[in-house]
Amino acid sequence: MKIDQSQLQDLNRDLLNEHRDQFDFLSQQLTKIDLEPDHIVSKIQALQVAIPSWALGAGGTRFGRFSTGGEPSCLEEKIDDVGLLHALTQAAGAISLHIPWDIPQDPMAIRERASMHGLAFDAVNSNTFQDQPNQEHSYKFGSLCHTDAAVRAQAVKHNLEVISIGEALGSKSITVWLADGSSFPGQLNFRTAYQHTKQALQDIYASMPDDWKMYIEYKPYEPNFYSMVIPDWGTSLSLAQECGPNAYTLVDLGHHLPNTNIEQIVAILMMKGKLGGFHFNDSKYGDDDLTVGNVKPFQLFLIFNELIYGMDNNEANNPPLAWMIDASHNLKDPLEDLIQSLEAILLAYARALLVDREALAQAQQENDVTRCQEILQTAFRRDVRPLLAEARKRSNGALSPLNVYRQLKVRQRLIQERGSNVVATGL
Ligand SMILES: [Mn+2]
Repeated sequence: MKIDQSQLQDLNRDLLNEHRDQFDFLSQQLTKIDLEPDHIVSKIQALQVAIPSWALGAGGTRFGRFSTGGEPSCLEEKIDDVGLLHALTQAAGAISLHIPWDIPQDPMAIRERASMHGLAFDAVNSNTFQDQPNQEHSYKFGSLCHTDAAVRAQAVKHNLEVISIGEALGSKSITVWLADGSSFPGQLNFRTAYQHTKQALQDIYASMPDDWKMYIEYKPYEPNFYSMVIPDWGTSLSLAQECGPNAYTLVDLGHHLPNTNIEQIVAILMMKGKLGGFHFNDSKYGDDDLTVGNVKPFQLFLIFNELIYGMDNNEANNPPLAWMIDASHNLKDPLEDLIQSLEAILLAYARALLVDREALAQAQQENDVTRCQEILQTAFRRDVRPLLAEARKRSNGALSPLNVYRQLKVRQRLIQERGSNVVATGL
């Protein structure tokens, strides 16, 4: 199904007067503190977040999986779902594919379908954390780090195939996340595992097109519970540095131990020009894959505060960042969940744009701790939702995406089209 533009505009009309009042009021307040509402709205319009192909179905846990019905059962339908999201929010202009879950049979046709929805292809993701049918060697004991050279070669070859699929779709980057590690002390030689991984990543990097980027993701534990070969940003950064200038660290918000200061990691990586991108999600305990911003919205704001500072003070030429949601859980309608996640990302971004950076720098210089906190919290506590609605209105999206989604009965229509028992490929 496609969102009917005239229906969407009719639903917008019902909310227009109230929106105008709210936006005008906020605009006046922002103008008083020397901010330009139009400038902020255009920045919000420009931020596009990639949707991962595996977030469109209900996610699984090891205890079970419950379909929401109407889930996409093929790549074409996944693209259509991201198209729906983009039509409503105008903030989801890209899709990120996971290979081999989403191998396109006809890349040209897939490209056309995506461009009909106004979507580009973001990073492609390789998968050496599962064995595929008919695969010669198993990844049970690792992939790029494996003790057996034949397994490592197979994993390198898979990554090169992923790159060539990405090339056919117009993607320009590959994200490598490794489940490699050990679950018991003594199982793995840490140094050998690192060296094997480094060599394999260098082999992949050497075969990557010149205009491509490699993103190296890290994670402290899970699925291995004693050690991960790439557990943290330091290891990821050192591997990226050993690969070359087009290799970067990728930060996934859920891939940290509790209470890690992620905003500090972001600041240092950008200072070094080595932050490649972001996987947004939220968590209470670990890699919970929950809706962005629902548990720790202040942390998300502080991260965006550093990202904006990094983009404004970019001596190390950190490239534009790849933004992607990486979440998949099993309770909510996945499309409603993604609408909420996009809203949370844009809210954090918009609030961080309001921070008075000159005043903050001065307060920091003077060690006026109270004032530093006030400056950040003044920005964080402002209700910027009218700015987001205005950005969507100007881009022909929905003033209230979630309301339109429900009023148009999108999920019910998808269930009618696709059935109630389909399960999307993915986690
Ligand atoms: Mn991730």
